Amino acid sequence: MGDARRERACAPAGSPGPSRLGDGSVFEEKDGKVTLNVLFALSGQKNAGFFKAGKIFETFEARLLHIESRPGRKWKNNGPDLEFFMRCEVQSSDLDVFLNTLKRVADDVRSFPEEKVPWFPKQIKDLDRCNVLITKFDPDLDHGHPGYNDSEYKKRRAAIVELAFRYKHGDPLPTVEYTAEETSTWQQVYQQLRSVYPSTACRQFLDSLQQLEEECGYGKERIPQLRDVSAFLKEKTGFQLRPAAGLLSARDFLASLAFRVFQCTQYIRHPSSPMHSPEPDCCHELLGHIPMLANKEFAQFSQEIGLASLGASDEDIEKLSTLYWFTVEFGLCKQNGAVKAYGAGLLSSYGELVYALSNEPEYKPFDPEEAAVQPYQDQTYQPVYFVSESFEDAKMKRYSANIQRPFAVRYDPFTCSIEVLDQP
Ligand code: HBI
Ligand code: NLE
Ligand code: FE
Repeated sequence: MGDARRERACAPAGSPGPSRLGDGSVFEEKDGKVTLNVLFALSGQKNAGFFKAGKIFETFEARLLHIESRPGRKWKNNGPDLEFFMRCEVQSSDLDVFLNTLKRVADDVRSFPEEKVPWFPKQIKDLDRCNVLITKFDPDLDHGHPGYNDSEYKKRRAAIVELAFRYKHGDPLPTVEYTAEETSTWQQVYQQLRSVYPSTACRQFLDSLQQLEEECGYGKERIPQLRDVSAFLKEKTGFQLRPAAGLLSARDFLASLAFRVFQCTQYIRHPSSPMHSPEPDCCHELLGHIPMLANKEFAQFSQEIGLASLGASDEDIEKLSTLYWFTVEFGLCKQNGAVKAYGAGLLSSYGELVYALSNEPEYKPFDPEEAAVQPYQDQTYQPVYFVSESFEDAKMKRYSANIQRPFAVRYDPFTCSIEVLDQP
């Protein structure tokens, strides 16, 4: 529960369909039935309201497709209301009566048609709502996490994560006073990786890293602050950072790229495993991603993936994020006859960087169609990497352009907003 996306659902303006409600909203009809989303509130008194509402669904033979509940915003004598979100299918001829009957037992009844196009941010400040977290690597929940039994680590991490939860677009980026232990983890990570970058990283990465060292205080001594890094990036490619509380859903993560915003975690990996972490942390963001985002072509390419993801179907998001995985995260490319890394997940993990460039893993020539459906490994090193003929070839405008949507999008850099262009 707690998925704010439910609240965002709204009727697409002027969508066609024969079932029109009193309030003017229009529902698509199929075989005499309509699928609709209903939100309503019930006061908690003796739970009677819930069963009364249920009876109405029964009477109208509504086929339930989904149900969620959460504490509502209104406070009654005996506590908060409960709010319900239901998706159901009803006879289109019953629609008006069904909703009116529901209004007799429930408060704040709101209904809207099944969304055809998933919600997506249109303005940069809408990114405040792009914060759906994937908790599979959370140290509180994942038994395999190296910090699972370290309550100090978890407490510290929760405090840093709280900064991201509270952040709103336009706020100054939070700074973190890193502890001596955290700085020492960074130091190990930095030193180990720095020593192998010259022979393993692509040229574009090395160029940017040098600039970060000269102009942005990168080095082993201290963990760079997001605020400084964001200002640096903004000057180089217009990218800016915002704090993220952890691994985000692919949809929300990719959406921010459309605005040239990169969501960054601020906590650091557990000191017991400096050379590899299955989840993003500040080493991954600052060492893996930031140098690449300071490169003009790469920034452009990242924004293109982001734009392609807006309003895309779940299947297309899955493909785009898999493609992202094998390029932005784990991509290899040929430079002067040698294979080099440009993927952030490689450039932030000494263990995997060395392994990826050994002769252990399998290499495949990069092909976006193939990479988009290749199963991947997110717990440990990849068994397969895709190698592009050149850094430029890793770009995949061609693929992104194939994502089918009933509209096109354009980014307006002056207003930092997305224009939606309807296609005939
Ligand atoms: N979330 N915070 C964060 N950082 C990432 O690098 C990241 C993410 N969510 C998904 C993701 N990366 C990708 O691997 C794709 O699923 C898009
Ligand atoms: N394995 C990477 C690292 O250790 O830095 C992080 C990958 C995040 C997708
Ligand atoms: Fe990443």
